[in-house]
Amino acid sequence: MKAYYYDNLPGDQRLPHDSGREVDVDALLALGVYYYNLPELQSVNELAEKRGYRNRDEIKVSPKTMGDVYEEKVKMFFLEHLHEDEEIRYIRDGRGYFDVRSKDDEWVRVQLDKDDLLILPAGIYHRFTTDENNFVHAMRLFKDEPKWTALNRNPELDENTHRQEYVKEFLA
Ligand code: KMT
Ligand code: NI
Repeated sequence: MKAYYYDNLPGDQRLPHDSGREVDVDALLALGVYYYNLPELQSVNELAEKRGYRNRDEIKVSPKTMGDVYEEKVKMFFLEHLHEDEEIRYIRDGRGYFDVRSKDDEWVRVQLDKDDLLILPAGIYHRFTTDENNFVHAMRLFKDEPKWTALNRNPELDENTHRQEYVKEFLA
């Protein structure tokens, strides 16, 4: 794992876009974002159990597994959005970037590699992309039924109760 401010320069979303300004684990925690490196699947199972997660699936995001829709999917994952539930992602292989909004509404890029697990709190604005290798194998964990409704950012969404609770707890 490595986290840094996104450089906001033009260029493919899959490039590193590393501004050189590092962000540490404590700063992520202050946003409600938890990071773990868990080489043993058993530790993931325990974490899931502890937080009441009952479902999971695995997704391979790559042109090989998705064919023609790959480029479309990758663009969709990169639209700024939030979920009304906490989101847990565990990287089994490859690499992915999760961008999360900082307190000042800047993008912080979190680079995740094999065995990295990230917990994003409900209501945080974020987006996802593969890197230049165009391959990530990730486990998605769900509390109940698989529910990945993504609400794309717009001014009205700022009034959403889950968003407001997030703002009150972490950004106020
Ligand atoms: C999300 O919420 O953006 C995703 O789940 C991205 C795909 S999982 C690596
Ligand atoms: Ni998401």
